[in-house]
Amino acid sequence: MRILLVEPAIYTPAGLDKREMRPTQLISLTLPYLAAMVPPEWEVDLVYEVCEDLERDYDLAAYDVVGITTQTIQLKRTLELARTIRGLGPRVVVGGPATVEDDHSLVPVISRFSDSVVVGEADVLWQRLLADLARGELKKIYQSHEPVPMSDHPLPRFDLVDFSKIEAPHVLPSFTARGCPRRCTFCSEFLYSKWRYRPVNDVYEELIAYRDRFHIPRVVFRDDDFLVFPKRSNQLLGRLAGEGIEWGCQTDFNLARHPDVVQSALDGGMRVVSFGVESVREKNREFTEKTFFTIPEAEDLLLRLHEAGVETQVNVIFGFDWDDPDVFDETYEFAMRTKVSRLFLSVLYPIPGTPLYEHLGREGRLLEKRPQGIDDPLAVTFTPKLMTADQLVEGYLDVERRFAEADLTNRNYWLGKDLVVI
Ligand code: B12
Ligand code: SF4
Repeated sequence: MRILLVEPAIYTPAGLDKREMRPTQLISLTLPYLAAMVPPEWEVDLVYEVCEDLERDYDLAAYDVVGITTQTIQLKRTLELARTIRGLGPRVVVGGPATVEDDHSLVPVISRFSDSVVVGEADVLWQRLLADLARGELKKIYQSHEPVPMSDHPLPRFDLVDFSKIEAPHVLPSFTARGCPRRCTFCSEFLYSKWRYRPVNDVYEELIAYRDRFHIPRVVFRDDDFLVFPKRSNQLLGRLAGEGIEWGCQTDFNLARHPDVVQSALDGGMRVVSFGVESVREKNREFTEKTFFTIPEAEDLLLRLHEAGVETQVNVIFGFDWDDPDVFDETYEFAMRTKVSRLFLSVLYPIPGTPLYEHLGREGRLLEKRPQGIDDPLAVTFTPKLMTADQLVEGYLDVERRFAEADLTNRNYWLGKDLVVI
């Protein structure tokens, strides 16, 4: 049997995007991880459409099955590819976060264009599906309501990645936990998986294999909140000290209250960290239930990490109910004071199923749902409280421009200013 696993490109309002949405030095975990569970007698190829021409360079008709991973933002391209590829003969199986979004509302759509849809986490189902396929008994939908086991995961098949098509320096993704124990009111993460950890030793062995077998001692942890549990963080980071592995992660400012974890992280190879500050205004953070740190604590931690040479990133969302037009200046000043290396901004987007969405719905302030498959990061889909939608977008663009033009010469960048790894 021959199988092709595909991560599609993204349609933007300007057309099919290649090599723009994310730096090509980075590859995502999904395909190498799924490939590792394919029976050894099968032939497997992987394609990242952001850096390869799938339709030109691959003989698609030669595969028995093509598996496509899809986030909602990739759905338009996924459906287009599924239709084309099925017309050429192979069976098409689709999985990924889009199958979960909005109470599985997209599954019937995906199902019309594919032979089989795997809903949600696939680790166990994927192996079952491949066995069914080999017997000629492929089912239309595979869905499990049980969280998959977190131990003894296979080593992702990075040996199948053609790194010559991906610019160096290379960074490999790993994850040590799925889901998130927090319940920030704007975030949909709870829809995707329950919070649970992989055994520390499994993670350690994986990272050593990245270093020794793939010769890449640089890792980005894809956990939603990597350092959220201090005791476990110390256990894992203690194992990494002295191993020569450098890494980045995203986590939360709870870290400010655990200086021992900060020290373990620095000793264990932390080079870049991304924090969700979400808002510099305490009232907004009360609404989001992110009250486990104060802005002065966040500032102290950011400066401590800056001094230690770590690249720091903060993520801010504009449009919460306590944001008025002054919030833009306050945010810019926060970023300058704390010497952050990168400032990632977004306009609040209410995701169906979240407490934020329900809050805005109750107040009659929801304007529209996100158009399927197209993500306009500047679309204001709700009525802001203390400013107009235009002020919100203009303020966002103004902070973005000012930060881009600011003198950032004393900032830290792990792999250079052009490589964003988180
Ligand atoms: C790392 C990450 C990124 C990275 C890299 C992208 C990547 N795909 O790795 C970066 C920073 C670039 C990124 C960007 C974005 N991301 Co992102 N990201 C993640 C994150 C934290 C981890 C993804 C990961 O590696 N998971 C581990 C792998 C193994 O899991 P998985 O891909 O889900 O695959 C499992 C199942 O879904 C299934 N499966 C997946 N594909 C397939 C295919 C087949 C055939 C089968 C059978 C099964 C299957 O099997 C796997 C094993 O169980 C997730 C949150 C999360 N915890 O999952 C968000 C998440 C995927 N991102 C999300 C979003 C919204 C985005 C952005 C659109 C944000 C933005 N507005 O810019 C962009 C899109 C950019 C793009 N696609 O190029 C959403 C997607 C929601 C949705 N419904 O689509 C998530 C779920 C976060 C969230 N809770 O909102 N992201
Ligand atoms: S915003 Fe981050 S910390 Fe909050 S629930 Fe989502 S993933 Fe977890």
